[in-house]
Amino acid sequence: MLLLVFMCTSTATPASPHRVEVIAKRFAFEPAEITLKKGEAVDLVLTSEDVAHGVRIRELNLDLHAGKGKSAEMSFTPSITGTFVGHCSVFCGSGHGQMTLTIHVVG
Ligand SMILES: [Cu+2]
Repeated sequence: MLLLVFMCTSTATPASPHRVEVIAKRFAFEPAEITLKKGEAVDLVLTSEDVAHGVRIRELNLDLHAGKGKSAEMSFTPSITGTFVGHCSVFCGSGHGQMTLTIHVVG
């Protein structure tokens, strides 16, 4: 009789990505500033509490669009450090131009 025992030695299991939740509503993101770590994967969740909103930061390959009352989620890993300002990418009314999300990426 042959008995095989598989040892579960999960030494290098990566931690599940850090989840960062941002609420979007007229005319602000909440929080308006977040800090991420370079090279560390995050799941960014954008939830709209009213109309459709979005955020796009080209330098970080970040592009999220949350429909009216919905959430959108994407995982990304910041590969550069710095401070990046994303503007709401969906026109949402008179205060749209002031609606920004600042992301600090630290090394
Ligand atoms: Cu907007």
